[in-house]
Amino acid sequence: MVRSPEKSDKFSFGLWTVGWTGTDPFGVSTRPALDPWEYAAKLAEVGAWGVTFHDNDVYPFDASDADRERILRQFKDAVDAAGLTIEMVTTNTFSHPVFKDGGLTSNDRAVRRFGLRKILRAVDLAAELGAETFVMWGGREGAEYDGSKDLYAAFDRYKEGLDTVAGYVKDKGYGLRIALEPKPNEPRGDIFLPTVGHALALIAELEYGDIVGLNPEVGHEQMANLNYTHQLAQALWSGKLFHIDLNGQRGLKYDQDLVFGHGDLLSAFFTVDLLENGFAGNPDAPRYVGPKHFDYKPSRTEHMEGVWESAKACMQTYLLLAEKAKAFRADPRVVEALEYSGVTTLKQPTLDDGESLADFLATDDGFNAEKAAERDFGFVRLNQLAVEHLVG
Ligand code: GLT
Ligand code: MN
Ligand code: MN
Repeated sequence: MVRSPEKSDKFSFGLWTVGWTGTDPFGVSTRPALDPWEYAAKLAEVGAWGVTFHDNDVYPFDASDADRERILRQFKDAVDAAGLTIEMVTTNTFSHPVFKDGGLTSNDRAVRRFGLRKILRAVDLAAELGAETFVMWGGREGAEYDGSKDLYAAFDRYKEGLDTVAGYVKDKGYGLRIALEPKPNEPRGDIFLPTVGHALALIAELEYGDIVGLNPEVGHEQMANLNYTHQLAQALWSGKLFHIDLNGQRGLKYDQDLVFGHGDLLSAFFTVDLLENGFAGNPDAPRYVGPKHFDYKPSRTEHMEGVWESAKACMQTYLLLAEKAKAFRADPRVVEALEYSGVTTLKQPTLDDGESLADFLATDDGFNAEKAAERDFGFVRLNQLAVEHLVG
């Protein structure tokens, strides 16, 4: 048995995750919706440290200012009473029909101006509640038909929107960082910023990109047939891994949002290994120290009890994998296999310190391609050791 989750694990959940009532394109709710404050106590009880939400997970899209204040106060009181931390806040610019063609990149300028105001208001709220991260998932920023967008202008408008939000955060002196969440498709046929790499490329073009990073989700990268651990690694390498969305996905299909580990378990193992142990052989490399945030959907086959069981399952899977990953790294056979595989030598620069290109080109290393090609890397043995630790 693995230990119970503790506050120091920094496990957090979106209100929209445990709060999902089971509606999908083919069916109505299978569970009742609780009030936002009812989720807080229960999340704390199952061992969560934090909670996150969209503006409209807490108060309705059309709430009056008075209602908004009242509902937020009631929610905040419940969060405080439960001892939870609000670590991230985000905006819903995808549910209301007004956002059917996007918030920041809609062809309708009036909608873009409305969307931007809605986002800025949520930024104020995030700062007021002491959140550290402001996620931006542009689920409706995209298209179904290639001719329906001026694609050049779409990137200009995305940049304009992000720079406006980031500039506002800076102007106000808020201690917030913005985390973009890529996704290749669903709900749009094609979403802009489909992967971590695309988001990194856009961030590099921003004026205020220093406070803009990433919130990669397991399933979203896997829907693009990508390796989630590699995406986390490149985001870390770029100094841009601001937040994570952990869940499970089984192959190239609709966004399943399964419990963490209920998709590709071996991939989840190496994800947790990276998060817990850092880069093998590179102890000085950047580490992710933020919340372990779960963005999953309790299957619509489950009653309320199953909602809480599935939340516990996300945390338990993480803790089990963390234990296994520690044992894997401590195993002398793994240490030896890493040496054999050359994993620990990759950090050595290819050129000597101070070696000029002229010297380099003039130097004969006595390299023999045929001899070097004979080398065995032993990657299969290394991976089997991981499997042994995982299921042994
Ligand atoms: C939506 C989406 C998630 C995002 C949320 C943040 S909303 O549920 O499916 O992946 O993280 O906007
Ligand atoms: Mn998802
Ligand atoms: Mn997500």
